[in-house]
Amino acid sequence: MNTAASVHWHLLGAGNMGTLAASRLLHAGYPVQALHPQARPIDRTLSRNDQPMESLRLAVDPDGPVQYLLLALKGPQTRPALDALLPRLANDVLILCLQNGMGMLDDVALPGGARILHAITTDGAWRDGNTVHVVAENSTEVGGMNSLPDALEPLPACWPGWQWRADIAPAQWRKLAINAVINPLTALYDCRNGDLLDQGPRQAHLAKLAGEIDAALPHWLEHWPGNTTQLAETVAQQTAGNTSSMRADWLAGRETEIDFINGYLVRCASRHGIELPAHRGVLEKLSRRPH
Ligand code: KPL
Repeated sequence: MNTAASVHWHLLGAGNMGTLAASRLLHAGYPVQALHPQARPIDRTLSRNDQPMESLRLAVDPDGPVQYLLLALKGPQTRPALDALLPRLANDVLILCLQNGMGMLDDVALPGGARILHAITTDGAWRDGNTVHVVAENSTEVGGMNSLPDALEPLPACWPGWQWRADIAPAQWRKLAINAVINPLTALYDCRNGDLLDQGPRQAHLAKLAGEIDAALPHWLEHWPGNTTQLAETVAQQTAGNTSSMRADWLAGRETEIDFINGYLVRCASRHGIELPAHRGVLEKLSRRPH
């Protein structure tokens, strides 16, 4: 049996979610190092209710082998970063993916014995320089293997709202459905999440995207509840004041994650002979760089 101290984690992506997850790994007793293009250690402060609660310093490991990888990069950055890391990955590397979207690993030539776990979270955090403000610690569904690997046994006790799901696909698709509706619309209409509930054209657009999802998903996912409008409206309400991650990327002129959200959905549907014109529409508009 592994003890936490002998299980070395590497973090790829020290953004909001990556930093919060790294802090939970450290609390569980694991050593954590960062993988970063620069050699300087990564310093972060975690703040809750505007109170600095915890300081993290992650040393950067420039060349050691990688056996346990916490992957918290944005979709577009994933493939180039992993391609560069391939020579360092152990054959049976365990990758815990904490990302928005789906399909980021599809074109990466991972080692033959690689094991992949997905973490789907409703936690919320935003970053201001090196300070990560944790605004919600809700729940995280983790899974994608038959059982929790022994090496991860100490983790659930240190991860608020941890829920194990051997079959993680329903949680991944639920999250993708919500993001495929809220994120592109908030970028297109340049509004906060709650402003989509306008009883007018934005909400109608929301219902159109949601309806296409509900018509398509049952073709490849059993037991899809077909309630995407309700799911998206509830999350838009609960996060009314938020700027979605896609709107933030779009406004900042960064590449958005749309290809791994609506793009992934459109590609899955077309493999089943289904066209999703409303999703194709937002994909075309937002695939162009804003500036
Ligand atoms: O996940 C989100 C995102 O912005 O990426 C939502 C749930 C839409 C919250 O803003």
